Amino acid sequence: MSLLNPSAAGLLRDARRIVVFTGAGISAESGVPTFRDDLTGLWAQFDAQRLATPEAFHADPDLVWGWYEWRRARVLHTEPNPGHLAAAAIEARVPGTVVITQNVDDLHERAGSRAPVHLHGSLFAPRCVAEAAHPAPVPELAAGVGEGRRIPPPRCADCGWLVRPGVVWFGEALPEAALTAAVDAAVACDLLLTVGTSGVVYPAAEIPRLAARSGATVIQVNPEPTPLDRVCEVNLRGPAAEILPALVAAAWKEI
Ligand code: BJW
Repeated sequence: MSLLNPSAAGLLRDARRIVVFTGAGISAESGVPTFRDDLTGLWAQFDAQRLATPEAFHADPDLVWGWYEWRRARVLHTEPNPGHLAAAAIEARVPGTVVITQNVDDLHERAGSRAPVHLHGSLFAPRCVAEAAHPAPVPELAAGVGEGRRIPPPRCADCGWLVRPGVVWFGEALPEAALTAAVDAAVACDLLLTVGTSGVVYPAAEIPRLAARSGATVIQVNPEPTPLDRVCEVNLRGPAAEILPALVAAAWKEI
């Protein structure tokens, strides 16, 4: 491996409390588009940042539900990549590791991470739009879901309101337990790896900054510069599916 900074492997090897903080970039090489990529195909006329809002759902529930069902179908047809596997390998090596993800896919779980903290919810946890305490069953995927179709959301079995995706939209509060767990882990860690996030969506983007302010070393894995560059001791430029496994291998001399 040609790590840009060989000290990164030593920092990883010596850390006792690690946070692996991930964004859409870690799933990119599994074939899940990043959030700020342009949408493709029939969805290309829409802007993800406009669809991921309560206002969009209220204005056109079939459109927004159909978009999330299309994304769920895509995720179901993907597999974890070596980046997800490397995150799980760090967790297996270092018991004090917490994986915190902004992603709504389940690729960390499928890679073997025990209990990733999902700051922005999940594609697999639909719930009532009126009553957050009413979870809804994950529906069968409708035929043709991959074709950019509008799909009417199901109705809540408890109160009859519409079911919505169990994700966190702009302007909504993050799940309290997840945010608390993330903040606690960031304050307590000695190393935070920030992987594949643009670092522009708050309060999640505060997590690496909080870790740095609390004395942790922050290492970033991203092919592009981000606003987090400034808080990172080491910036490893490249795709997560290459850099993370190489970093793990170098830390524990498996190559
Ligand atoms: C690779 C790669 C490879 C590519 N390998 N890397 C403070 C300042 C300014 C604004 C705010 C603020 N505080 C709050 C706000 C408002 C707002 C916000 O942050 N807006 C900004 C955009 C300006 N935040 C909110 O509204 C939040 N709520 C809130 O604050 O509520 C307050 C409240 C309190 C109490 C009561 C009520 C309200 C909620 C934010 C929710 C975000 N939700 C989304 C959608 C989730 C559902 C869905 O998926 O549809 O979460 S938005 C979207 O962005 C998604 C992502 O998780 C999130 C972060 O994106 P991410 O993961 O970083 O992806 P990208 O695409 O941006 O970047 C990918 C990166 O990967 C790039 O850097 C690439 O280079 C890299 N990459 N290939 C490694 N192979």
